[in-house]
Amino acid sequence: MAPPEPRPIVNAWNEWDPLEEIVVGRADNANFDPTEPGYRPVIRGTRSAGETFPTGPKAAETIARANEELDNLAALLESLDVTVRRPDPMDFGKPLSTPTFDVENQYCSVCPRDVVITLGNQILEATMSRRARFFEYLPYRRIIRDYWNRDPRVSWTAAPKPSMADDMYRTEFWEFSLDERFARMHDFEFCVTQEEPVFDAADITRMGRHLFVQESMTTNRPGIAWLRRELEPRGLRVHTLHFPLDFFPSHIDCTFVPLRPGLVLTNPDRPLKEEEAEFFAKNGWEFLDAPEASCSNDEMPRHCQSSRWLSMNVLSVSPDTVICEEAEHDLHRLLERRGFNVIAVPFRNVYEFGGSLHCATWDVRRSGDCEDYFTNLTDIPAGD
Ligand code: ABU
Repeated sequence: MAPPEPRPIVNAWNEWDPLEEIVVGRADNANFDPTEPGYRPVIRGTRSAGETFPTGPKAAETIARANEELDNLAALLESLDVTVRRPDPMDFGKPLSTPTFDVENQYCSVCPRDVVITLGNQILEATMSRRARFFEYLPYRRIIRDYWNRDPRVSWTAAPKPSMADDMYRTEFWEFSLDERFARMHDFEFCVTQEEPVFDAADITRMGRHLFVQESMTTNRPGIAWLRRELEPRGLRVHTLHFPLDFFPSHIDCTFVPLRPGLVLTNPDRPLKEEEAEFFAKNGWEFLDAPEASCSNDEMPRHCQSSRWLSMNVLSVSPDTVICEEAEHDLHRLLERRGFNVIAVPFRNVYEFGGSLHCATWDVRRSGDCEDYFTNLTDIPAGD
């Protein structure tokens, strides 16, 4: 009998199978996020009211501190026999002037997770949703071309780029008070309109044949429809998720983080909509609430735009081993009680670049095949 074909060099069906190859971001040439119609960065902390958010390049020491932690993560993964690749340098200080928008500078290549995702043997580049991130796929293109050249089974798809013109954004979104936001949450209308398909890759989480996509500030309904039309003919199922108490939803990986078949780490401040939660329960999945993060939102780095829930932005290297930020002791204990090995690494200096361990990586290959972990589809919400 012929030996079984090795899996494609690009192969990842979920968030937990044993990790074999990964891309770890890099902070070189990072700039502050510019203010734009789809984004309003603010300085953190109660004492900073009225201060203007900086523009242009981040300080060399800030970049060096983040790079030290990113390099340390890369070295740790290599010590676990994982092949690690890094993005190419890019000048993020360059302003953009396109036929449909201008922006004063670009951002960084710390968070590949936001830009690109592996779905089985397919590499999918997201549309992105912010002007400063329009060209953020470029630092990964040499790596992508290499996979594509080396294995004819690798498929490479770039989602249609949106115009990012003014009318793609609802700028009044940023002016809503919290009460107004709460009242409007059932509409799930955020800063992007529903005209053009828009999604960031980090709004998708993979559980075998089933993909779950959060409707958010960075992913709209046409974006999810595009994913469904593109991926369902390939045998995947695309479901939409909603977290009605998250007033600024952006990227699902600080909200809903699958750890192994049947177990999702959930955010106690952002419960999943009830009907959608039932679908998981009916299929035997358990939700495990993350413990409080080790610091408050105000104690996060001053220029960080993410929430304290970066605490739960963990990277699984197998169904029983998880890399976590070193200060998150309560999370370590919770996961250890559930039978996980926890590897703790310092990552606080990466936070102001938009993410933690999951955001700062793009898993290219995990062993394992496409499994169906949801065989009871009877209670799936209508339209999904
Ligand atoms: N980039 C992930 C941020 C998610 C959050 O702030 O909760």
